[in-house]
Amino acid sequence: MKEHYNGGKKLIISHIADVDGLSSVILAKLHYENIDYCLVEFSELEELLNKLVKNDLYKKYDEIFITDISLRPSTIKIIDANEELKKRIRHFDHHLSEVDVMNKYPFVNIVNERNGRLECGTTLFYEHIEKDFKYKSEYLDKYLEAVRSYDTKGPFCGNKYGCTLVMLYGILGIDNFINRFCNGIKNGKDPITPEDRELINLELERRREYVDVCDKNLIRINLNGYNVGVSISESYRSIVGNELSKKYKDELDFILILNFQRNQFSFRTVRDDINVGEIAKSFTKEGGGHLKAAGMPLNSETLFILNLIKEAILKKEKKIELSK
Ligand SMILES: [Mn+2]
Repeated sequence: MKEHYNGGKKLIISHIADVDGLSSVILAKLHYENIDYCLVEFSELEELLNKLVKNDLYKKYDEIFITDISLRPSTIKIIDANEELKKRIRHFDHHLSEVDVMNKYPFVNIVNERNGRLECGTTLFYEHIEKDFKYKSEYLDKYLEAVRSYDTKGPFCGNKYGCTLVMLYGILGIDNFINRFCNGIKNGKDPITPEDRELINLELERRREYVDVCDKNLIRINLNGYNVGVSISESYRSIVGNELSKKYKDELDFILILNFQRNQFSFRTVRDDINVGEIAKSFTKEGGGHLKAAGMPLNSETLFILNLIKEAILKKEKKIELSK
């Protein structure tokens, strides 16, 4: 969790893990003069809301935006029970959950698709501020489309600029990324420099090597009847997951990436017969996502998967021993 409090009258809470989550914060920072912001994993939202409620901190805000984060039933309960909090919340999300049930709450706003176009957290939030947004430009349109395209269709979306943004997020880190693209959008000009391009090219090479290592170390487990490839890795989860799912699509139902730094599992698949969003949700109420990309935290409900991984490693070691 990353929190920035500057005494603003508005607060935006967004998803820490990707460019879509960061981009709502970038737009909000540009649109509102002084805005506080928190970046969280889905599983951290409740903790943050509890903190805001406990100290009456939320009362200093006239609006609290929650972008690119789906609300769990228990989180909805916290909000729904508090009239003062409820009227401050504005929610902009595109993750598929029980949309019909959820959207009955006036403060919940999930839009996955509109007029045949898949939406993302950033485009939904932008719609909200678009009328008075001061920094409209051709560059802004290109940026928004790049974020939307990558976030809804993944690394094979065909939007080169979207892929570049995701690479730069990995290179620059959160604060630099936010600052850089705040300036870019403000000036209506692409802020990516020739030096960045160099770094991106180096990073592309490194990424190819990284995916090769993940491939070599892929651990096969059977998880509730699914054939799963597990990668214990911390970078490029979408590329690792998608590349390996594509390579092993006849053998493996999906790729599960275990990231100990984020305490998080990510699911990726290229298969049309697998819905990893549903599968993630079946393990823990904190899991969820889309058809082909999903996530869940490492918690008491998902910890058993570590045992399956351990057994698979031991089995592999034994096989190597025997073949010596
Ligand atoms: Mn998103």
